[in-house]
Amino acid sequence: MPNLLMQRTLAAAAGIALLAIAGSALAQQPTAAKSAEIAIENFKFVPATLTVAPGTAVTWNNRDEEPHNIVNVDQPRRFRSQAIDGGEKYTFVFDQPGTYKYICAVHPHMEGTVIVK
Ligand SMILES: [Cu+2]
Repeated sequence: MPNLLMQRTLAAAAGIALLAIAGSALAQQPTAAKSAEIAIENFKFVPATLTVAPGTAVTWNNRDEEPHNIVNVDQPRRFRSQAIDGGEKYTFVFDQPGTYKYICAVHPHMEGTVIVK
């Protein structure tokens, strides 16, 4: 019985220690990395327009079975992915404020916009 109690005590202490570590990490990094996701579903980007803060890592998650890609249509071009197979992802970090329009070059009717501000 004392062993079980000891294990529980240790587990609780470990949990508190982890919380303390996580708390101090947050305190030291007020601008922790931000992330957002855009799904590719039924030949559409969802949401079609996404607004994020500068520094956000945006990940496109292809839920279709078809390959798609992500091609920024602005000049100069800021990002262009390889073909993303079904079930795969592509991530781009948006550091600069602006409005970024993109398409899937395989299916150019697929359009999306990322607004960074
Ligand atoms: Cu496509």
